[in-house]
Amino acid sequence: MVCQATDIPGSINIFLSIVVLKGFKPNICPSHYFLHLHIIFVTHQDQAAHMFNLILFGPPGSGKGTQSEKLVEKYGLIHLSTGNLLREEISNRTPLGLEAKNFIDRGQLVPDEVVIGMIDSSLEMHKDASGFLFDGFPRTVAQAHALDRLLALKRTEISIVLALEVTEEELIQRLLNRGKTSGRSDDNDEAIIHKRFTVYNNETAPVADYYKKAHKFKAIPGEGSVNEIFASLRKAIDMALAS
Ligand code: B4P
Repeated sequence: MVCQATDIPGSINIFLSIVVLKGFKPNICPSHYFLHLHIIFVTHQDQAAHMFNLILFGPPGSGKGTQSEKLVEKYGLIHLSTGNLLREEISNRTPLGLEAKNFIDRGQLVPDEVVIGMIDSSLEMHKDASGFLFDGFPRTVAQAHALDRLLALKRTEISIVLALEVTEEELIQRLLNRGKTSGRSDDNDEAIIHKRFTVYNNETAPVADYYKKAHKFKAIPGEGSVNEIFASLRKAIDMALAS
C-alpha cells in the first residue's frame, strides 16, 4: 500500500518529526506509520463532526440550571455551567474565585477572559465527549465569538440554542425564593436582582441575535411545571437531532 506525503496533514508531519527527534523508531515502514496516524486523525475528526452541542439560554432564574440537570442525564452530554464553575472557585477560595465574587455579589458579569479561560480548560478536560450542554455561557457577544473559535479548533460547532422565556415578575419570585435557601449572595437582595436583569438586557440579550442570524435559535416557553418545560426542550432537541 502506498501513501503519499501530500495526503498527510501538516500537524501530523510536525508531530511525527517531534516523535522522531525524541528517538522513537516505529517498527513499521514510514509510509504505513503515516497512514496509521492519518486514520487516527480522521477518526477523531469524524467524532467531533458528530458532536451535539447545545446552549441553554435565558435570563437569571429562568431555569437553565434546573433543566440542564435533566437534559445531561437524558442525552449524555457534558454539563458546562459557568455559574457552577465560578461558585466552586469561590467556595475553594482560589484567587479566581475571590476576583469573581466581587462581580457576582454586585450582580455584574465576571470578565470575559476569566469565563472563556474556564470553558477552554473544561473543553480540554473532556476531549472524548459526545457533546456539551453550555449553561449560562455565552453571556456576551465576545463570549459567543470565543466559543465559536474554541469549537472550530475541535472541528465542531453549536448545534442549537434553546432560550427559556419567563416574565420578569416570575423570575423575581423564583430568585427571591431560591435566595431563602441557597445562601447565594446574588439572590437575596431585590436591588441586586434588578441589576442582573439590566446587565442581562444590555450585555446578554444581544447574544440571542447572534444565534438568530446563524439560524440556530429557538425560543421555549419557560413557565409551567419543570416536567412540562423539559418535554418542550426534549421535543426541540429531538427535532434537531433528527434533521
Ligand atoms: P448562573 O449560575 O448561571 O445562574 P442563574 O442565571 O441565576 O440561574 P438559572 O437560570 O440557572 O436558574 P435555576 O435553574 O437555578 O449565574 C450566576 C452568576 O454568575 C451571574 O449573575 C454572573 O455574575 C456569573 N456568571 C455566570 N456565567 C457567567 C458568564 N458566562 N459570564 C460572566 N459571568 C457569569 O432556577 C432558578 C430558581 O427557579 C430555582 O430556585 C429553581 O428551583 C426555580 N425554578 C426552576 N424552574 C422552575 C419552574 N418551572 N417553576 C418554578 N420554579 C422554577
